[in-house]
Amino acid sequence: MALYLFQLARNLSFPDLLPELVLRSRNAIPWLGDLSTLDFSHAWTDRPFILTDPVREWPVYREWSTEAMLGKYGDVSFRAEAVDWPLKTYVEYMRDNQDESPLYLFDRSFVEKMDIRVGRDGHYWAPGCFGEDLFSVLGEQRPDSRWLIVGPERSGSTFHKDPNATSAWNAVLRGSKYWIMFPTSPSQPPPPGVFVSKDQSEVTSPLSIAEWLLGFHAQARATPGCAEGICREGEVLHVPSGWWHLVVNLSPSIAITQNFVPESHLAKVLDFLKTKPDQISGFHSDVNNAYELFAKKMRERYPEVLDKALGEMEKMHEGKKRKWDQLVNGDEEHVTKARGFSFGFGDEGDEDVP
Ligand SMILES: O=C(O)CCC(=O)C(=O)O
Ligand SMILES: [Fe+2]
Repeated sequence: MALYLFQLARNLSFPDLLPELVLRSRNAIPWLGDLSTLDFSHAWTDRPFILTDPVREWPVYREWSTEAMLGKYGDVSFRAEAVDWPLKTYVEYMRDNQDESPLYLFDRSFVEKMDIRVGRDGHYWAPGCFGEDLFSVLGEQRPDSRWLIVGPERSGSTFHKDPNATSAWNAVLRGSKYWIMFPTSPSQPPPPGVFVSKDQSEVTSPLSIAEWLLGFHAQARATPGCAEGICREGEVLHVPSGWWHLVVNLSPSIAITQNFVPESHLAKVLDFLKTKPDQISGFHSDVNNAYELFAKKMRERYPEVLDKALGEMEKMHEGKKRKWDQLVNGDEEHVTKARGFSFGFGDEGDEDVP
């Protein structure tokens, strides 16, 4: 079975078939040159998009290739799923493997290991449009936020949402990545082939990427809300908070990703930290109340921004309560069809009462 699927996956011929599919798709993720901070915060924080310009200015975009990295960092160990391997061992594997789901290098300490400077005058920097990342008020106590990602063709990430309700950008330095994404909405189940527990804490996506593409891709592409696109060398893709995404490398790739909290999603992130403490991830174990810590640091640095977000959170919960009362009082109009009742957060905060 696995071999058959693997052959089929190979026969899908990623570089040829998928771009064509995407070009013809009404789901295409918009391609923009660049965005201003204002445009991003006013119009784009909840939409995926690809920027073609900012990454091309980075020194790491000019300098990094597998060869160049091997020369400099061949003996440095990086995390690839459950193992730590010297880069030269991983690259050897990457060049040789025939695996259906290849081992993926995903390292959160690459900046320290490679002695990289992050920032405008450094080796790379966050594209300006994303504005200030509010988790930076946490300093050393912020959760994991950046990863180096390296993998061969067919490697990638199965469906997930990014941690702690953060948004992310993912910059491709070499190779290209196919993305398929879905917003979270009260009226929509998770993407086809993905199963989520009632409190959303468990996501089961039992299929490999190749199996999922073979079994569910066509259905997923016809599902309302589906967004898909190819992020090519030198481009960066925006993953809005709460969006499901599956990613597959169409050719051997090197990428950097960073998660962040834009001001317009502060309420969402605070609400996540407050109401889903069991689902928080990436904080050091000495942080035992991430919500209180983040609120305290925000109070010190940006009291007005915090107050605005706390007000939004209150409104979100009032909305929930009002709709709950309507439901309990038998207001039929507010009971949605087959999937039950929507709390009406108006975004991925929505939950369904079964
Ligand atoms: O490049 C990829 O495989 C996607 C990475 C991703 O989705 C993530 O870091 O959350
Ligand atoms: Fe992700």
